[in-house]
This record gives sequence, C-alpha cells and structure tokens, in this order.
Amino acid sequence: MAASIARSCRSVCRVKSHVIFTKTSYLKASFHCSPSKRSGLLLSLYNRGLLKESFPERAAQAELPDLLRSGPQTVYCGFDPTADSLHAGNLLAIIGLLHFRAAGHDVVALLGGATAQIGDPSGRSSERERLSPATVEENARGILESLHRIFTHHELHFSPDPSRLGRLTVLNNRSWYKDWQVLEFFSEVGRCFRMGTMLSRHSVQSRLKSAEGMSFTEFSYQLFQAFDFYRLHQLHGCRIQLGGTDQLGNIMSGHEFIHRKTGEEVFGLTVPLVTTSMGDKLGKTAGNAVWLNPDKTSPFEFYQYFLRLPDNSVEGCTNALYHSNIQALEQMSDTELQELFREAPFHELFLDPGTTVLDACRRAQAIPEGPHGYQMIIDGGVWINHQRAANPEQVLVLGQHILSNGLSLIRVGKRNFYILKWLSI
Ligand code: YSA
Repeated sequence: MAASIARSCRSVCRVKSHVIFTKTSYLKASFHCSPSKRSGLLLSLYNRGLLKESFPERAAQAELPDLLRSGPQTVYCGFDPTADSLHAGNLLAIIGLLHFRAAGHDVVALLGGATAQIGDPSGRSSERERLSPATVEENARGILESLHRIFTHHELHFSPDPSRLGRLTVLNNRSWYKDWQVLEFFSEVGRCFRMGTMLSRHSVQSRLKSAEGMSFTEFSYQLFQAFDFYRLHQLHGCRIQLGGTDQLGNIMSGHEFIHRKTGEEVFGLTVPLVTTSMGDKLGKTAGNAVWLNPDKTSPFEFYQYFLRLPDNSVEGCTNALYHSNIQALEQMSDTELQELFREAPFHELFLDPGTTVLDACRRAQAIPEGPHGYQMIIDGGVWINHQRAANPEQVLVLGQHILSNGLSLIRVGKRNFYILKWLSI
C-alpha cells in the first residue's frame, strides 16, 4: 500500500518537461543561492514543484522576493467557465493561490465569463466550440461553487490560524466587458499592441501552422487577458498573475500592456503543465476529464485515476493533489479505502476517552515502542489525516485526527500508511 499511495504522490501527474530546462535550473539556483533575494514563499513553491517559470525572468528573481516580503500583495489567476466544473489540470494553479493566501497575500480568482466566449487558443490544437452566454453563465456557477468548496476546505483543514489568511475575492470579467463598446475597446486597448509581438506568441504560431488556422476572435484573446491584468492592477493593486505554462504568452501581453500604460513592473508566475500519461495536457476533453466535483468524478475515481498513472518521468509537483484530499477520504466507504490503500494495515479499534496521538500510532503499530517512537512524532515524522501531528500527548480531536467516517489515516515518513477505523464514534 505504501507503495501505492507513494505512487499516487509521485505520479499524480506527469509534468511536461519544459522547453527551457536551464531556465528552471536558473530559477532554482537563484532562489537557493542568493540569500538576500530568497523568498520563503517562492522557494517553497519551487520545492513543491509548483513553480515553473517567472516573468520577466530577471526582474522577477531580483525584485519579486522583496516585494512579497514587503507586505501583502495581490495575485490573480483566471479560469474560463468553458465547462461546469474545474478539473484536475486546474488544481496546481489553485494550490498556488492557496499557498499565496496562506502566506497572507490577497488572491483573486477571476472567472472568465467574457473570455470564455472568445475562447483561449493557448494549449489547444483547434478552436473551441462557441458557447452561448447562458451556458457560460451556468458553467460559471459550477466553477464558483467548486472554488468556494476548495477555499473553504483549505480554510477549515489546512490553516492553523485562518485570521492570517489573505483575502479571497472572486470576480467575473464579464462585469467589466459587458459595458464596453467594441469601437472603444479596439481604439483604447488594441492600439497598445504590436502585431509582431502578438503573432510571435506560441499559442498563435502553433495554430497558424495548423490546417485549420486561427480565427480573429481567438487571435484577439490575449488583448482581453492583458486588459484584465491591467484592470486588476488598477482596482486591486494586483502585480502578480499566476497560471499554467500555457498561459505565459497571455501573461506577457498583460505585462507589456501594463508597462505601456503605467510604466510599472508586474510579474507572471507559472505552474507546470499536468499531462496525461500520453503527454497531453490534462483538461476537460470529453471522456477522460478528471473533475474537481464529487458529483462528476467521485473521490474514489479521483484517486484511482492517479494511482493508475505510470510512475515514471514525474518532475516536481508531486503530492499536492494527495494532500488536498481529506474531504475525499471522508467520503469513501471502507471497501474503497481498503482498495485504495491496499498495502496499508487496517485496524478496527474502539476509541478510549483521552486517546492521544502516541496511543493511536502505537495501536496502529506505526511507530516502534519506547522512546524512539515518541521521538519520531516529536521530530515531525508523523501525519494524521494529512496534518503533521508533532505532539505525542495531544488527545485525538474529532474532525481533525478522526474524520466523520471514523477514519484516522496515519502516515509515517514519506510512504508508510496505516488506517485506523474507530468503531465507537
Ligand atoms: C486567465 C486570466 C484572465 O484574465 C482571463 C481568463 C483566464 C483564463 C485562461 N485564459 C484559461 O483559459 N484558463 S483555463 O480555464 O483553461 O485554465 C485555468 C487555469 O488552469 C490556467 O492557469 C491554466 O493554465 C491552468 N491549467 C489548465 N489545465 C492545466 C493547467 N495547469 C496545469 N496543467 C494543466 N493540465
């Protein structure tokens, strides 16, 4: 079992090796080697495999760590409601936002109610089907619900002190495009863009070479995302945009637009692209989407998907998905749990009043008897339900160490799992 869940940790996703590997090495070297520039947050994102590129590269590495240390910043990420739920591919960007928020920065999740109607060509080999405003609106409701569920879940289970979390704002870019006149938009925004730069974007180049080509609507997409960044910069002081690597071109357009309009420096950060075992971008393609909505992909199917992926070529970005799934554990039946954690010892026990973390670990035979086991807990090597349990004397708390389905999932070290099922709660 240990192997199986460790496998899930390591192979939750394959991360497409990026064109510019040296860029990644440089990123790491810079965050590691320059103490004056080191930002705990960026380094921690990097070490978790959640950071792929920064833009503009040198400025981001020279100034961004200081900016993040100087006080709460606002960071945004956009989600186009082209389906009625988020999917597993979106998860790294969301987890990135959660980390910013946990570090006290304000985050904006921007629903692309307007941009979904244009259709982002990034990372796509063909044009999206046109969506009606009513469909987009309905999809936006589903995505809003998923976002709220994930952020609330993070607040409840992963935030030791919720009062230190940054603010979460959810906006919809339809709110500012619905009143724009097309002439106004092109004359004010369009004139700030250069054709050469727009044509050079990877998303455009790859499509121009395809048989189908690219519509003007899709080509214009970068203008809208650029304007959003500007708008959030003006209204919310937002200086950082986060997205998957496929978003880099759009983020660059925003950077250029803001620089041109205000002379100010803003930054882009990308998370690695999660791909299927065939190397395709994990997304919402019919039939193989892995949804972040338990009604569309059950928690069991969700885990199963990642367990089935092969173990090889995983670069960074490892156990993020695994760690975000307490709720999923809570929703699984005993049979599903045992199937999932196939190699984990499964103990059914009666809960005595005052049972501590140490008692639980000993009863699960997860730690050695005597002072060595005690020390393993103190040293931080034990997790219960995905939270580090570093106090051996702590009495088990319902809702934290014991989930509502009576489960305590103990992890010792990286890959040793033990399931305790408390019969008396
Ligand atoms: C962004 C900013 C705006 O101002 C307006 C709209 C947007 C949305 C953006 N253009 C877009 O289309 N995003 S998306 O809805 O396709 O995906 C949401 C986020 O998840 C993006 O950052 C995207 O890069 C990321 N994502 C999607 N599939 C992914 C992935 N990240 C990693 N791996 C995948 N497989």
